[in-house]
Amino acid sequence: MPKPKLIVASTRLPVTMTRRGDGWQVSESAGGLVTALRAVNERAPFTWLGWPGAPVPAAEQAAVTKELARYGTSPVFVGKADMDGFYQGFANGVLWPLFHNMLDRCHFDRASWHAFRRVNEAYADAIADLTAPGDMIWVHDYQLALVPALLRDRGLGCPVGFFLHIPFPSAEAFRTMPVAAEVLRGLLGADLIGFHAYEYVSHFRMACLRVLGVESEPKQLRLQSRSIRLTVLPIGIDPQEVRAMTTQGEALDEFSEVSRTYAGKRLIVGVDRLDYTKGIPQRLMAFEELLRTRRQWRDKVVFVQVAAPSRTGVADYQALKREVDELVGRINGRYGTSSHTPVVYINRNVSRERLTGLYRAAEIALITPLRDGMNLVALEYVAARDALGGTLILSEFTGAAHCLPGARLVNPYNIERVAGVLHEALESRGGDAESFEHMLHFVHENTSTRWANMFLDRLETVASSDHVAERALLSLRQPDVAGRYANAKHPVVFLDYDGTLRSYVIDPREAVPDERILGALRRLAEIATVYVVSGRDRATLEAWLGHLPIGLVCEHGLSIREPGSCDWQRRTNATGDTLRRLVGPVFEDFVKRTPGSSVEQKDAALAWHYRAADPEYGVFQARELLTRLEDLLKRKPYRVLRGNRVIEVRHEEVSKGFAIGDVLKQRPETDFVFCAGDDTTDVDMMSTIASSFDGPNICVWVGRPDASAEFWRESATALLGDLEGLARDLQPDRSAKPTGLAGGRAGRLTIVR
Ligand code: GDG
Repeated sequence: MPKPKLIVASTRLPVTMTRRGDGWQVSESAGGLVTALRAVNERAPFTWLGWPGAPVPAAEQAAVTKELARYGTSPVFVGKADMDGFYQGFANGVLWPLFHNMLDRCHFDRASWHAFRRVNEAYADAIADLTAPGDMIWVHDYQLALVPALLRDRGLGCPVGFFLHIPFPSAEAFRTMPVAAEVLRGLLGADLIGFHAYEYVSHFRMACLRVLGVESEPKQLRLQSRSIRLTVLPIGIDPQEVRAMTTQGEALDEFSEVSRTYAGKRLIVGVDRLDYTKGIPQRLMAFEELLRTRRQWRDKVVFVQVAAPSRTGVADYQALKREVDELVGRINGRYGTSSHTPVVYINRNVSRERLTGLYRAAEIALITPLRDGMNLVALEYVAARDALGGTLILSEFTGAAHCLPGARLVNPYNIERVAGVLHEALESRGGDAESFEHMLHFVHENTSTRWANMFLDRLETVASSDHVAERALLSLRQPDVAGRYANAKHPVVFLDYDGTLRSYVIDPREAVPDERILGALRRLAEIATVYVVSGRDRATLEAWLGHLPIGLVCEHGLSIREPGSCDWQRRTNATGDTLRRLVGPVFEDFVKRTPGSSVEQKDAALAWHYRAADPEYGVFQARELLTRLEDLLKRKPYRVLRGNRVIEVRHEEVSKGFAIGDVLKQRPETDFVFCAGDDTTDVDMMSTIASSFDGPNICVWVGRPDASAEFWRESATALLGDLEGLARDLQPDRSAKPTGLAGGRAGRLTIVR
């Protein structure tokens, strides 16, 4: 078996292919991620998957793939039009400004969104092709937001991690995007989602609640079928590499050139991509304000701003360039002299070594993005200055601000205050040594390698806490599995509905069975006795499945309709009367206090729904209600069930476990049971089979491995494949007689494979 590997997916590969004559040339690039993942190679071999940097004609794709494999990378081929829509159109035209809270810069159009989806699908396909059982997948950043769910759709059972490198915006901003729900659902396909700061987690949780109605805790978000862990893990840099760079040629040259040119002057540095999120105009205005209001610095301070060109083809970026050019001109025009230029503006790419030399020469770094996921420049400045110390003036709206308490935090929009802080920093020559020490300590502790390893450790923990190792992925092709039913004459199949036969949809009314589900159930019912065991009410089950020759169990086991019959039999005498007397007043009280909520009276249950209440307030009230119910129902024969924005109380005899226990008692000839479920109410079915059925059985948990079932399946779609497989591969021996119960269809199973 090949060794499990890690698959990393990001928009761009760490190498770029460029056309040279009639061939291709590969050049390696060294971004932050490349550094971070270098050491990861030691723990597991990994393949990096992404766009090679240019459209590659179909005829040349095989050769390019082969060439890229030499660098441990694998290409995702995307045509030019799709790449434009995906990258410029949706990723950078909508997600980038939106996630940085700049709504007026979002330009949404459907065509770009469709291209975005197609490219994410191409990534998911490429990942699925590479993946083998036991592998781990790590998807990077907002451009690939849909990939996690697309991987799940493709039935991959491997743990999927996602890291968001940019901020997550407030729910208010996020939900203005017309496809907000789709993007969230995409992300929720992951098992682990990492963010730079807790602030982003909290925004993300609120967006899940407000857009999808999904509740969560600070560290995890529970969907009905599985949990998603949320983690705060600010990225780092490689401080040793930066330190080593400071002693090398180009860095030393830059340092001495700058020190010589500006001898006797105080030096401030800013380094960014020329992006509207980085707050460069506001920063220049703050510097201008300093010169205007504190004349003493006019001929003594130089501000060097490096603005590396970025997304130069986009109108917003061209406008930003013009704005910055004008501001620089204005400041230098006003405050420059024949021997002194206050702003040195470098609008081109500067090598990393030169940047390091520049950091070393500047006693103050002015890093004031309007919004920034983390900001690596802040960390690089601290690492480069090292023992020299220095002052870092940092925007409070960066992820780095959450980790660098030694920095002087500013609101970049408050021009006067930034000017004031600059003045204070210039006054307190050399900065605060103790504050700098704190920052240096963080930068050396929180390295990029540690960041990557911690993310992967957490992803591994997610995988093992889900018992992946102990629970087997169901495969009916395995002889020991197929052997369990090979000779079965009277097989019985119990299937939960929502999340098991049909994947969850946000609005439960939309979970109508499609033709594929109906066909599978119909065919299966020809060779086995089939029951759908659901929490849904009688009317819904009848409307959706009533025409099939299968048994139905409604309201978590309250009533049963046997296969072929139209009558429902109530399983218990327990009525809702006592329950209504006991719990009714509490529910009514909560309805009054929670606008939008309502009470539903069921046959033997009472439910408080808060789907229509304010999502945040609803969750708060639900927690309080649960505490009240816990007190009220102590030592009483009732169970409280927390569903999707509903709290239900019902008699303990009403359980799926008891219901299928009754079925099995009435069918003593049953010699094989197949059972599949995916949520807490299905645990009762699995327990009943474990405790009261002696024969061979297969219990399957859908969505993830779970302690209550021996097998698991990745998704409802994957399970449906199994059910179809069963129905196709196994032939009923029609000579076997029905079991005697109305309409029972159990027959002998023979494997024809
Ligand atoms: C995203 C998030 C998050 C800059 N100018 C030049 C140059 N740089 C280098 C810097 C630094 C990198 O580019 C910029 O990193 P940032 O973190 O500041 O910003 P983004 O590129 O927007 O990165 C960000 C990051 O992802 C990681 O998660 O921190 O918040 O937006 O390394 O030194 N490099 C060279 N020439 C330049 O002129 N060679």
